[in-house]
Amino acid sequence: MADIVLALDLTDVKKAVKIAEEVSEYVSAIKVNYPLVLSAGVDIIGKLSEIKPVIADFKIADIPYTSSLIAEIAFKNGAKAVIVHGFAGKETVQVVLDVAKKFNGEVYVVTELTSSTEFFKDVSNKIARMAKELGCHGIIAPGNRADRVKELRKIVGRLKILCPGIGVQGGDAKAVVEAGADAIIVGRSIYNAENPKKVAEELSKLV
Ligand code: O7E
Repeated sequence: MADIVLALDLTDVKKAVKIAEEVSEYVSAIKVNYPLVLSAGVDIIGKLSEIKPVIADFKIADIPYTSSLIAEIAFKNGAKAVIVHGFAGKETVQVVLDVAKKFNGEVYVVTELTSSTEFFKDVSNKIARMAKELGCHGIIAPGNRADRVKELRKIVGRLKILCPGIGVQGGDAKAVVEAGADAIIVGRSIYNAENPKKVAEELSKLV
């Protein structure tokens, strides 16, 4: 059985909170990305944390010092986890892990994007290996490429694999869970649906 992470990429704050409340019984966490945080302010992390644990998807990809500040802000505001880009290198990932440790938080590393393999294909497996060696909590893998999820599972062993790219981006929830995903990350298919709760419930039965 896999979890569902709600990707709440809305800019209408009221609507975002309403949908989070509506689907909360079917999701294990809420992923907050720039569209919502830049619209609502960083306080939205704490507000949504009252509903479900929040993954702060700031795709941290800066020099270690700046990355540590970003991670610190996310955790201070109540995030349970942050997402860091593996291509930024092991010094950056390590610094984010060090900050996470202080807050008892988690770190997930992006291996490759669902939208492009152009550059990632050469580094994705290497990033996954690094995530494992550094002791990160998990990786983000492309849910629209189940074959890659299967491959990445072999590399990361028991690390968690969270997969976006389900639904609108073409990924199939069941196939990706069979390939080794621990959770699917779903946004538009839920929050743009006429009945978000029903879609979340159906997805939860599927995975
Ligand atoms: O396509 P949707 O609407 O279901 O939303 C997918 C969400 O996952 C969205 O927040 C997007 O930013 C994120 N995502 C991808 O779509 N593809 C990726 O490769 C990686 C992510 C993601 O969450 O990365 C975390 C850094």
